Amino acid sequence: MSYTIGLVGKPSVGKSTFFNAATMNDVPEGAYPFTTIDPSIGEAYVRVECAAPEFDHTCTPNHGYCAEGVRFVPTKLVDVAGLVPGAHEGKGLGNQFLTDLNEADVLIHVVDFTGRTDLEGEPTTGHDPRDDIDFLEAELDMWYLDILKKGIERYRSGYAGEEKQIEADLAEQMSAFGISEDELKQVILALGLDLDPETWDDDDREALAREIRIRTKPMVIGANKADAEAARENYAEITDDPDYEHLTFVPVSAHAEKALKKGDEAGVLDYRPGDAEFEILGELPEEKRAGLDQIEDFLGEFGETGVQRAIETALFEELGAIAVFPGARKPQNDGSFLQDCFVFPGGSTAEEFAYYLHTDIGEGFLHAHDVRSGRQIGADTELSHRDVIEITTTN
Ligand SMILES: Nc1nc2c(ncn2[C@@H]2O[C@H](COP(=O)(O)OP(=O)(O)O)[C@@H](O)[C@H]2O)c(=O)[nH]1
Ligand SMILES: [Mg+2]
Repeated sequence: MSYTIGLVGKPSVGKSTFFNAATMNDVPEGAYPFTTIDPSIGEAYVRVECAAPEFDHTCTPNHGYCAEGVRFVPTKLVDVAGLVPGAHEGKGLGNQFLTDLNEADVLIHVVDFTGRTDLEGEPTTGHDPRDDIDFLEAELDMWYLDILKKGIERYRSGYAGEEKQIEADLAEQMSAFGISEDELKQVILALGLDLDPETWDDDDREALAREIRIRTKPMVIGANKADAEAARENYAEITDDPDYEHLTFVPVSAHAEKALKKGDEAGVLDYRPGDAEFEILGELPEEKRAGLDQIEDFLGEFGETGVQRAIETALFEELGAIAVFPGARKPQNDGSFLQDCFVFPGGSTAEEFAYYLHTDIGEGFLHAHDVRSGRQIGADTELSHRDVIEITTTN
């Protein structure tokens, strides 16, 4: 298991640019709507401070890479095309859109904060980015509502004689969202609703769909094109708007991240993704230099381009995931050390971690050690972010 992050947004907001910057894959992009026909799947990374230096050894990652003490741990990123009005009914690329959304554990809603693209992704001026946020939330809510209604139908068509439970039918209908019967029951009751769907009106059903959506599809707003002045003004205004307090915003310049990564790849500059600075190597033409000066100003103001931060906020803050290193104090005989770093749900116990590594390890779980302190920990001990854990099994 690993997490899937879905990049969503109307056309021309910079999804492909963000995706390419994060994965350095080459998918078509351009200032025209619908250039991304197929959803693109790629490997992006979350940064985790490597534990190896604490043990005076060098890590040998199996996946991703390590750059000067920072592990870049892979995570799946999907460029989800097809957000158009009516996408929840399968309009446009709606069906593919919904399939991709289903698979995403968390979303990054890429929004053009300059206000220079309208709802269809066509050039305009003065568009309010809040409309885009409302539009996506409404589209998601309608999709959830459709599924909720099917769950209610399922409940109604159940045999009258049998003990019927609405939360069971809803959990079944919403299995793709990974919400349990217990959680559903809690949500229904928390909204002050009865456990009998026949007592719900339209508003109740909508409120319920929205609440389930918020819980099962957490979201970060990637406030993109923040390199433009107009975007900064909108950013200041919207992050100050109490109606949008429920959302997490990350200012992003996908453009800047891509330029820096390309420069690094070409050997023109030295840049580690997500860093606050970069170094220019050698001479550059005046025009390139000017572009980099602008990026430097942006980094000075925002601390980073925001691509890495949006991804990490999605996994570590919105989903509450943690990264844990399975390992020992010393390298193995072949020199390998801290080869793995896994990202999984926060609150997981040592035993759950063992199962996560392998069923055999879970089944044979005897005890675990916190490698840093050397202390033995029990099966029920909850792990923390960046723990280094050694597991002892019976086999
Ligand atoms: N100023 C600025 N323009 C950007 C940024 N990211 C993307 N763009 C531009 O926005 C347009 C649409 O980008 P694209 O990635 O194709 O958007 P998509 O349709 O959402 O996949 C292109 O002209 C990009 O160069 C950014 O961070 N800043
Ligand atoms: Mg695109």
